[in-house]
Amino acid sequence: MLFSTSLPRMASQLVPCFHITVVLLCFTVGRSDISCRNEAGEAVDWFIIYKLPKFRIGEVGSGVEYMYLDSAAGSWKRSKFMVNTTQGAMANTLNQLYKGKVYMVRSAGCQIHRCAFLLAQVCAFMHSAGVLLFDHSQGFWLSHTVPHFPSFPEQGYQYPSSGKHNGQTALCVTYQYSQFLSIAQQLVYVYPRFYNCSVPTAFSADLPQLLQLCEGSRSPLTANKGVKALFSVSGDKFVSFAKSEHFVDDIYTGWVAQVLGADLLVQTWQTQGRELPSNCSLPRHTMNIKRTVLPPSVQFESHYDHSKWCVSQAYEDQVVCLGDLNRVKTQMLRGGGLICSYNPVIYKAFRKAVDWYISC
Ligand SMILES: *[C@@H]1O[C@H](CO)[C@@H](O)[C@H](O)[C@H]1NC(C)=O
Ligand SMILES: *[C@@H]1O[C@H](CO)[C@@H](O)[C@H](O)[C@H]1NC(C)=O
Ligand SMILES: *[C@H]1O[C@H](CO)[C@@H](O)[C@H](O)[C@H]1NC(C)=O
Repeated sequence: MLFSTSLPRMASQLVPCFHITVVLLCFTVGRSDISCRNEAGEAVDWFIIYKLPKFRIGEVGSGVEYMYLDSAAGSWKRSKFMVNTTQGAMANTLNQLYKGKVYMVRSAGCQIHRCAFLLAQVCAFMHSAGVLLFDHSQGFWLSHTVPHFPSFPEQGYQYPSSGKHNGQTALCVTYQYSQFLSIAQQLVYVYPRFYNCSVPTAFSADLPQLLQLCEGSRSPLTANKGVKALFSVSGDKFVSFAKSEHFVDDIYTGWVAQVLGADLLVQTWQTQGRELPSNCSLPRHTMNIKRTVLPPSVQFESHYDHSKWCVSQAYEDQVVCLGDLNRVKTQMLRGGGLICSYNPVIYKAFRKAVDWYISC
């Protein structure tokens, strides 16, 4: 149930479906290098993109400029590319999906006819999405907040106009094949609906959950949420929190802040009348960010920012999470998750981005 990208923001909120998870599993002969790719197209352990909103304080942008961060960059760098072109980290990464045939020729990645695709549409109140692309060696998990993205493999890289107006974030992490078992287990809680998929039998023994999700079902849950530590190819730890729709609570306050043992400053897309206020009832607090600032001094209000992330208030806790749930009442009823990192580069980038938040 995809809808016109020209719908106003309020209307789009009411449409009870959101978009796309794409999973592409690939056979490969020889060495694989399916990875997150940086602005120059080189393999990287992880990167983060912060797509700037069109309307900022004191300026109007194009809606396609973005900030880029990885461990080599060290801090936010304004990209010289636009997110809707086939240059830049996002397109470089997804082109491994779109240009599978090219990669086949180079024997570096997927053979398109031997790949399995899983594309999902998840019914919920907001858009959220992710892409998994991997073979028996390694691959990436790109989680992001862009509605109607990414496009079908046949269509090539396209950035939707529905993703231009608001701020958006994307986190890409490169994992070895073994980590995709944990990722599959986490996705069972989230329960994305794959609308275009086939899992080759070569993967079904290792990843039966993905096969089931691909077929539109899942085994009965033994818990309503789960935490798993994932390790990137370079050994950096990313902790995945995933909840099912049966855990009816605000993921930030009711769970993640308490488990991390950290007071969190939370940026999510909150809609008037449904937002959950800053909450200091439980031992660890969650406080809503209202204004963000990115270098050199790009400031924007939270209501123009569709991204979903949180950062520990205290530098000692040094944790930051990116996810797919907003602090609004309706999303307590939804499956979703967060990926958290203790990486100091990521922490500093996000902690410094907090311009104004509401204390309790
Ligand atoms: C990218 O988006 C901008 C702003 O909406 C637009 O002017 C430009 O034509 C777009 N470029 C492509 C390649 O779609
Ligand atoms: C704070 O959050 C917890 C967990 O979601 C909830 O039970 C509690 O009612 C909230 N407190 C307030 C004042 O909203
Ligand atoms: C879905 O994926 C299959 C390959 O698994 C492909 O052949 C088909 O064209 C895709 N469908 C759409 C609508 O893109």
